[in-house]
Amino acid sequence: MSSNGHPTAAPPILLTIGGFDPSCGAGVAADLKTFAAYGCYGVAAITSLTVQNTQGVDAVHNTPSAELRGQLDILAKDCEIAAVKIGMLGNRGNAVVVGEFLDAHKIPIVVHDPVMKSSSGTELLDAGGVKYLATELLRRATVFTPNVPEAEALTGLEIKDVAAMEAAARKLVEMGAQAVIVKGGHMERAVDVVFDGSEMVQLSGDKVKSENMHGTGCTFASALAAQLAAGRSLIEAATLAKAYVTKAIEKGYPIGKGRVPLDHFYRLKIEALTRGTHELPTHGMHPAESGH
Ligand code: PXL
Repeated sequence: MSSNGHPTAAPPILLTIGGFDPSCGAGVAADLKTFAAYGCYGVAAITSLTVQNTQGVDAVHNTPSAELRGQLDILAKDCEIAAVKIGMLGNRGNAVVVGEFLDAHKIPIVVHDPVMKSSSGTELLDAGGVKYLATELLRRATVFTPNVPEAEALTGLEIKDVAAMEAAARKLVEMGAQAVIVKGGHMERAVDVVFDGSEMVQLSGDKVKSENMHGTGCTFASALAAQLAAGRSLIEAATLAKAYVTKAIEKGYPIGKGRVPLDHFYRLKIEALTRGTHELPTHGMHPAESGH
């Protein structure tokens, strides 16, 4: 019996803090789909309303900080949050609200994907926000998941190969992160580097058609949060999250004229029925009463 007397206990509740993309390829919509694909219940606090479709971002309207704080507080008062995934923050004011929230609530798992720019080049975090992230939010993360351009911006290192990705991961741990995954999806080989402060592991994945995809970073970090909430180790969680995102990229399909979202639910796809079999969902259904 759950705390409110309901007979069904809830699965882990995961919180995403990020921006809304109306085309639902990236941002909190991608996160919530990922959480659902992992059987978790997702809740969301919106840092920014973006105006975008698959072809690009037209405008960004950051949530006023007081309203972001209100969303976070009202959720924290009500639900026990197993893990938080942080994505687009928009500006310094909203980054500070998130820092204060993390200090107040001590959520056991904090996966921070330090989103700075959209793939079309729009700024998704202002310069003050980048600074606060490097000096304050970095050390509040259990795992920090920059891609190569983000790792370059935060460390000042130039990253051209896997050795430089490892150097950046070490530097980010020196700067305060507990663990770092530098994602190499932008590199020639799709190698991710995982560093927990002592062990450095390279995860190599198949390079799939990822150039034109939207939401790969959001999806990876959300899958990682779900796997960590399920109790897996960092390396195990990262390996499984990479496998999931790789398959979801492979199965992605275009919904508009531009970039392609992932298929977060590829595992649920039912194969075409063979030999004229018809499967009807019957659970929870009862034969209709005859007569009145
Ligand atoms: O993929 C980074 C990202 C995250 N969050 C939102 C975005 C984007 C990229 O466009 O729009 C809301």
